[in-house]
Amino acid sequence: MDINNIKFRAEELRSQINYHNNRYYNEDAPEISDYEYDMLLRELEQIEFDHPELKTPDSPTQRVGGEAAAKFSPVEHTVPMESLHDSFSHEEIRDFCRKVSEAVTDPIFVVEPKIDGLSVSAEYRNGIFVRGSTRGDGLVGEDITDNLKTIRSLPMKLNRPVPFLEVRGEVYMSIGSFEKLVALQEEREEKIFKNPRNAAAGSLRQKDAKITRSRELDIFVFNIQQIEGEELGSHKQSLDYLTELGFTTLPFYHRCSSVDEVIEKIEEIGNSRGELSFQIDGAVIKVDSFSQRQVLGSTAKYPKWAEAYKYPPEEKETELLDVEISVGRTGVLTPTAIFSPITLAGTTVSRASLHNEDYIREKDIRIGDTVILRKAGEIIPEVVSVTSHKDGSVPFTMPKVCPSCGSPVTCENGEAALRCTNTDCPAQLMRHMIHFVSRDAMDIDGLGEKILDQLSEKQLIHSPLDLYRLTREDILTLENKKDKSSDKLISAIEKSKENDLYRIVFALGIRHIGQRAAKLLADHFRTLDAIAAAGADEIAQIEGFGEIMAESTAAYFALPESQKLVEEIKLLGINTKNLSEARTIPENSPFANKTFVITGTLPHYKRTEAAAIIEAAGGKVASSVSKKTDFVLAGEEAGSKLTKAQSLGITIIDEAAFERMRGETETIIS
Ligand code: 0OX
Repeated sequence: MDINNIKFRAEELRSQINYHNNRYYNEDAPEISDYEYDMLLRELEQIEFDHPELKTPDSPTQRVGGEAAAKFSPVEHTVPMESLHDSFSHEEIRDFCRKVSEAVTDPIFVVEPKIDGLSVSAEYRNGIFVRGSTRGDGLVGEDITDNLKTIRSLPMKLNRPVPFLEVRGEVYMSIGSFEKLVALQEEREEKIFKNPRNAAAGSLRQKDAKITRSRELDIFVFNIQQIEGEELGSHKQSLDYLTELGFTTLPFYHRCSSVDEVIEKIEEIGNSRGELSFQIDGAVIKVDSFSQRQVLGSTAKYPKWAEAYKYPPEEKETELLDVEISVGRTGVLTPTAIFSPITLAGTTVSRASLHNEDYIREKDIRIGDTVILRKAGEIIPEVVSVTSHKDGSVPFTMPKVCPSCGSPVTCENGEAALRCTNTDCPAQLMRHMIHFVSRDAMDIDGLGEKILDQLSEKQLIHSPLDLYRLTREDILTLENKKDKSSDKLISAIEKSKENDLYRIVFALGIRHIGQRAAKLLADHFRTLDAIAAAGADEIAQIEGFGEIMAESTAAYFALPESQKLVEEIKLLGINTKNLSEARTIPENSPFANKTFVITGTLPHYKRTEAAAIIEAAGGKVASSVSKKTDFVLAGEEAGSKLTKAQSLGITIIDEAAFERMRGETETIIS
């Protein structure tokens, strides 16, 4: 690769890593596995190592971990909460052990599980718990004292009144508790946590500690950060001491005197993953003796006396019992594999998407096969390969007719997907309904799949617009619906009529039109009538619109049934006008084309309100601070984003300055 391509790749990796950092640390909603994330980070580290001139001060390789969010008060860690350097091969572990053995004599190594949770600090004065904090970026974390108080396995009073003690541990959710929580979230049709780690993070970082209490969180304590009144010489001694004080320490660890033994124990822990009641994402290898740790010291980022070993994604064999075919909103038939349930990366798995017929053919997946299953990203299960076919099995073929309505299925020009040809197909209708009421579309609170199913079974709805014809008496016929809940649902449906235009455009489910495209259409044409009347060429003029999207929109509105639908929408009183005023933002608006990051609590605005003002005035709002940030709007208790902005020399403004900029914009516009 030439240097320009390498530079490009490094930039691409930085932007991907920053995006995934935000999904992981700030939104508790990762899209890729920790393993995949580690691989991205590692590739970037390698590029920066080979080409130090490409290193940038704001590179994600230069930070230790998650940024402290602004929701909680910051806590400065007197003793930094260091992170671990990751290894992915036995060679790297051998290298680590060799370096240690060169620096100190006859080291004893401890190999322990690496719990997949959240690292926290807990401080005690005279044996009483006084403060708890997250690790944050290792130097500044968040104050989560009240949340930690709800964890039963964390003692509030120690068995001895130690003058001062700060311990470090990992808060986690057991696999059993996670499965219970997911079942509850499914029943309540709430957002479902993807894995135990996210469930633990989402439960712990709650402003309302009552929510934390309602979740079953646990903690394993594994380190003494600071202590007064006791001298301890080794990891083993400190774990014994912590147990005596009343802490739950890691359930097992192994002391090893050779590197072969270290590798053997790493593998042993890896093989036991399926039997543990909690999720682990690796093993940690530490030097036992504290005096040897002191000799070894730390680099700028990691202790040299400890190393993490990350296991590759767990794979398991299971039997493929059946292939179920579901019909999506746009009529696409999706095959799903049904297995004998197995526990994989911490959760029970019994289904995995097989995507399409090509995927099945390439892997020659047949019913009755023994297959190897893996969680892509420790999140989404996938079939890796077939180990063996059952005697007498035959290749799987997709049905020729829709399993829901029996209409023929077709395969459109070159697509791998098969589609049902019947636009009134009940399965398509149900998926369409679910999309219509979803948060990003009409956002009708309290209307989930279960209620829609019942409404459809009782023949009360045949199309999304039928929702607006429901009466409270109709709702009262449903399971568990009483007066109050029926009124609530009716008023949620009614309220959705006032939604901004883009929501109904997105809710229509036009192919290739996502929420962003719907917003562009609404902003450009201002009314549903204008969108429906526009030709493909005119639509394609909108910046950000491709030809396929433009053609799909025009083709949709050209259908007589779509035109009827638009009329019906208007008759039902659903808003069909863009509610945000059409304004052309003059180039000299102080917000125009500027990127803002909002952090901390603003005295008079919610962060979402401030973001809407910035966007309406032509600016952009980003979630993390980088060199590209023009302004950081900082409120009270702003955390590490503010520190980072200061270090990068970015202009920091407070609410008063923001209001002055807003005033200036109003003057220019009016
Ligand atoms: C874990 C875990 C995390 C102590 C100093 C550097 C890292 N997730 O289970 N961290 C550590 O050690 C710290 N040990 C662990 N077992």
